[in-house]
Amino acid sequence: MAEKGPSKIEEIKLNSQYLRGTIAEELKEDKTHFSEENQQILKFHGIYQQDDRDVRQARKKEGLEPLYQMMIRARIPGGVVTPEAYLVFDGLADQYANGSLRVTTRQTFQLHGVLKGNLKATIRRINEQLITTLGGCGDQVRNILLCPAPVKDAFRAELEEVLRRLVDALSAKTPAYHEIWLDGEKVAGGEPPETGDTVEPLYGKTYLPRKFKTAIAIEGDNCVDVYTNDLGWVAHREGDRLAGFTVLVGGGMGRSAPRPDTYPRLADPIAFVEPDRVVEVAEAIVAIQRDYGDRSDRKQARMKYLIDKRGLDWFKGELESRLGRKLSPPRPLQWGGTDDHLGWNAQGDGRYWLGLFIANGRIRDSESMRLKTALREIVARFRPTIRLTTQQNLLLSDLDPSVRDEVEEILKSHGVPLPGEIPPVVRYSMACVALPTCGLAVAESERAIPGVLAALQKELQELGLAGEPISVRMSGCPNGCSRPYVGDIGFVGRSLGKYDIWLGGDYDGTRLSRLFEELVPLEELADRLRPLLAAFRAERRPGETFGAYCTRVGVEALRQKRDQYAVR
Ligand code: SRM
Ligand code: SF4
Repeated sequence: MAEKGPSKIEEIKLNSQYLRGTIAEELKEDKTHFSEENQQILKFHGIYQQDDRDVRQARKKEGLEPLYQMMIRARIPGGVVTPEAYLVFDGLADQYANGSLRVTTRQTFQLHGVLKGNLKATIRRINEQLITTLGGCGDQVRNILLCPAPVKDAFRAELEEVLRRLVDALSAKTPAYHEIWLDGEKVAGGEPPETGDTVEPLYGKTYLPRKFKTAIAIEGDNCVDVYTNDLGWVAHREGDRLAGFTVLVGGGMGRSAPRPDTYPRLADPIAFVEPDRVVEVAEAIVAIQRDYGDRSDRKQARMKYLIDKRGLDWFKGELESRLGRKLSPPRPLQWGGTDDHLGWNAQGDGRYWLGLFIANGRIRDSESMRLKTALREIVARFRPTIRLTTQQNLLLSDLDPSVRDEVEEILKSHGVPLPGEIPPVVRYSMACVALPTCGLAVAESERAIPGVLAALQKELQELGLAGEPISVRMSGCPNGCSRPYVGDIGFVGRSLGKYDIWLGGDYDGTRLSRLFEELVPLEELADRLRPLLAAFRAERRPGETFGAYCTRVGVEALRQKRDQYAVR
């Protein structure tokens, strides 16, 4: 069979002159939206063109075009945001976006609802805070995750230095971003170089075949879900120093329901690497995916498929040949006790951080809870550095112990609960954005999960299991942006109002779930789980979590238990 040629997006990238496209020209046009080609290129700049899906049909009936709007995703390595930058994002949310700020599952902020005419002003203001949106999305290395706990010690300082070096080495270098959004001037670099690629030495003109995700975890605490990344680093500590990293390759969650050749996969350990070798190893791994990743079929283009097609041994051999040396074997990894870093915690320098639960990462004011205002007041008054977590939560760090009561009082007076007041099933939950902004959503997620959690909480209470740390993750389609295939319970949208139930992962993120039931109506999700929770209560081993129980028993047996424990 003849080989398929490169996909259309490869062509768009190639012709874009290092991500320029004709974005600058289209920004000047009096239209509400961008051309298809520029929409693809804009993703590399951290911008998605969307439309408000709540009003799509009604507008169509009235003969109106969709209500076009942009989502902007910043790139915030390790999720660290200065108080000044936080206040800028807070203001931008009101001035140009839909009045809310969204903490994502990858430690950054998204703004939704920005009109085309306000894009430039918004991006400029973000950049003034030394935060870029380049690399927020697109076929390149995305925001690099790091455990956000602001512990002040030598080990963390070393980790943060490694993060900085990785970000420098793996970020796109094109001057197009600066040129389009900041200067307005064409900077040298659009012309094809004579030899090699002097503009994008790592990426070249066509960047990577697909998105590429990287995370740094600390051994013992997998709060970043390191196994779900294309490239993961697990830091090993020796005394108070960083000994090095176990490198993991080939993780990813994304599936496409009609394509059985797409699946979630956990990354495999491949080597142990010393801290001063991290950058060369990272660059070599990214280059392997750049050179061998599938550029004809985007549904097969993630590095996980390359590794499965060619084998881990091939991948390791290729890596060693690029590095010109043998790699040390990976160290055995130990997990247990994943920390969400919420509540009051000592930093080790006399100061404290307060980790706050943010339901689905959405920072906004509602009638019952004025979360956005409360955070703004705390940040303006006490100037904490903000750290975003990969569970869509937020840590207020560098707080003097003397302000503890005042901070709590502000939260209380705005109706914001402290983590201890939140039921575990809510605290450990996540939902992706889905409707009305996500163009790929086939079902609700962020807007639907509160009802599902309330129903589940009721069942758990009745069964005496309300204290169990069960992680529920909901996604509005099989792409799995809330990483539903590694939680205890995953609800994955299949069509409007219907979800697949996945079971068997855990809060440590070290196991994949299995598909338990398909196309369950939203309002029946909690009900369907009730017999399984009853079985868990009756049959669990000491200390066993719900996900571990489901994995031990197996999906087939769980289906039988559904009937066995069905009677209330
Ligand atoms: Fe995601 C696409 C939102 C984390 C897998 N994701 C999208 C888009 C941009 C839809 C689109 O392409 O048009 C969504 C925008 C919705 C909106 O309106 O904001 C979107 N993804 C998100 C966020 C905001 C979910 C959230 O609620 O926090 C997360 C942003 C992370 C960030 O800051 O970069 C987000 N997405 C993830 C994760 C989780 C992770 O990386 O830890 C995954 C699973 C891991 C993985 O990549 O395999 C994920 N998103 C996808 C996929 C499937 C990729 C695949 O390999 O098949 C898509 C679709 C695609 O790329 O074609 C997607
Ligand atoms: Fe959109 Fe699907 Fe991702 Fe949810 S999981 S944000 S519906 S792409």
